[in-house]
Amino acid sequence: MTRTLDFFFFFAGVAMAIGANGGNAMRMDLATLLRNREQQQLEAPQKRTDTVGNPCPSAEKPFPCKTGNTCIPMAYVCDDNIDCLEDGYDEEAEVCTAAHRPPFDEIRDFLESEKHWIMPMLFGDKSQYKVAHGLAVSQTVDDFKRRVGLSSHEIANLRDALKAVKEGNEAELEMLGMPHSSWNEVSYIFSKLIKSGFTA
Ligand SMILES: [Ca+2]
Repeated sequence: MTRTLDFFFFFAGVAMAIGANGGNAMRMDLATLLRNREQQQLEAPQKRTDTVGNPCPSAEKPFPCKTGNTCIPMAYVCDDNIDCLEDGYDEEAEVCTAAHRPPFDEIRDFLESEKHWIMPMLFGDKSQYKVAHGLAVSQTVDDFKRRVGLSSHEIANLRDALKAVKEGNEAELEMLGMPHSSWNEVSYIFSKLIKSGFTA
């Protein structure tokens, strides 16, 4: 399951990048796809070795359905019509959550730059990969807590941090360990999460 989820959050990232930045971002994210695939193959070599390599190399139809060999255009993902006829993958809730979230790579880069305070304080020092994935696909904070395996204390801090961003309360985040210089970046990413329904 993780592997197919990795596919869609990546492609959701591509969709958003295309919308925001045009073709350059798409090329950049395709390079990221290849890196992600290498990591997926290392992490789950027992799964679906039949699709090593890009299953949907066509730029017109880059999104792979979960089963079969169907590829569909990004415009058909989360458009309220089932286009992956065998599995309905293009309209699954988690796919559509990811489609509205910051791209996985953007979240992971953010976690890396803030790791000294944000990982121990909000994310229990879980792996940045796991946390970024959880933030990209979890519909709610409770869903995220279960998926990543966080303690009630960590989740309480995360809820406080989300609330602080919502209220523009920079001092509250500094009490959680955020450096003063990080406010703009934290506010930017958390606001995107909140807007897509990931609320305290
Ligand atoms: Ca669709």
